[in-house]
Amino acid sequence: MEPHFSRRDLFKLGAAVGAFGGIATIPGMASAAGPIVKPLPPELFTVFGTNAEMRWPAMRDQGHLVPIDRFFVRNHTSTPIIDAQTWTLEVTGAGLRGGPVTFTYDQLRALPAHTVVEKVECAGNGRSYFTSQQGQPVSGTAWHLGAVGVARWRGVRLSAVLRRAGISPDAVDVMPVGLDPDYVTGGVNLGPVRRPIPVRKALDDVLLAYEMNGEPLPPDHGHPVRVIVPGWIGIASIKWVGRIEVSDQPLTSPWNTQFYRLFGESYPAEGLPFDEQVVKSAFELDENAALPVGRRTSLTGRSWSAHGPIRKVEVSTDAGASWHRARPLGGDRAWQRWQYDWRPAATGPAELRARATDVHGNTQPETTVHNTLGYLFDAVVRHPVQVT
Ligand SMILES: Nc1nc2c(c(=O)[nH]1)N[C@H]1C(S)=C(S)[C@@H](COP(=O)(O)O)O[C@H]1N2
Ligand SMILES: [Mo]
Repeated sequence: MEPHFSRRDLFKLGAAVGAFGGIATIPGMASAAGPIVKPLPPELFTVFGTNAEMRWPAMRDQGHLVPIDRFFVRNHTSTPIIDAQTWTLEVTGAGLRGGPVTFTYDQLRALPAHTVVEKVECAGNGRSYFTSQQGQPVSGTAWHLGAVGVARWRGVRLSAVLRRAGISPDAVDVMPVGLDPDYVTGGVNLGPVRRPIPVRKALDDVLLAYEMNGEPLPPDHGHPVRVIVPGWIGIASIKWVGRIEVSDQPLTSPWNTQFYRLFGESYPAEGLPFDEQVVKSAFELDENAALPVGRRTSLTGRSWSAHGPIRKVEVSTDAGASWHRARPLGGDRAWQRWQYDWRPAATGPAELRARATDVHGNTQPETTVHNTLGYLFDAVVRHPVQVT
């Protein structure tokens, strides 16, 4: 389902044909140099085709936010380079009282600004553990736990834009549409990346962001403007938004009919749709990291839930036999940082686990019910280390 070539192969391909997979020719847009524009040094990222996962050890000395230089990138095709000054946002559809309304970048920036600290997390984050921990086949990018990031986003509320565009009381769904190249898979052109949001959510806490961590939104994260949908799977947060369809009928796209549904033996044949993320935890440590025997090691990590702040984090250093409370290091509803000091007594392989519970009692199970596309892996992850 996703391309299985390396970034190097893509560069070769780019050099050979001079452009990447049908970059759209819209005004003010030039070809990107590769599927991802920013540098992807191996100490910060693991690259999977057009996607790059953050390596968790890269967060060990960082504060609450993930810096842009290590924030994961999930591209269905490639990062377009869009000029903010010629870019426009068109709001259109039968869910408006009048005709289409167009906003320029400067008009958006003149509206009241709103800032939030929110995470973006791919629905498939942790997918590889379905196979490595549960022995189950899944398709899609084999993410570990690094397809998540927290940033400070500044922009305008989608509700303010929709009201200015004259949203009608009959509006049902709102669908942001990306300006990146059409997504072609299995020989079928599925069109631009897009996914509907019900009006109730769209008018609640959705943001049209033009800044990330105090900087203009970088190309890979949606320059000049992206959607941020708090608590929802990453695909809802459409990057490089150029059009928003407001409909008086329910809308669908391949991203809520074909993908981002739970399929498999435990689910209905038509698949179970879902929008929200789950609870997860990660150590800020390499898998198979070497830890010194008899010396105190400070194990650090982060836990997060789509539904609210984390209430407690427990750590096991003996493969789940005993659990100990981790010390909270601060956090908010985006995620919680924590620490646990461990003095390994014996050399050899050991297995760390972390398990979080949010304020509503949502916690991480031993196993996640299998779904064929490998979404929403929330089980406790087994983190191997070597005590030397
Ligand atoms: N236009 C567009 N928006 C998109 C995507 C995309 O490929 N094209 N990928 C989505 C997915 S699947 C995720 S997980 C997030 C990733 O956001 P990031 O690359 O800024 O981390 O963007 C979403 N928005
Ligand atoms: Mo995603």
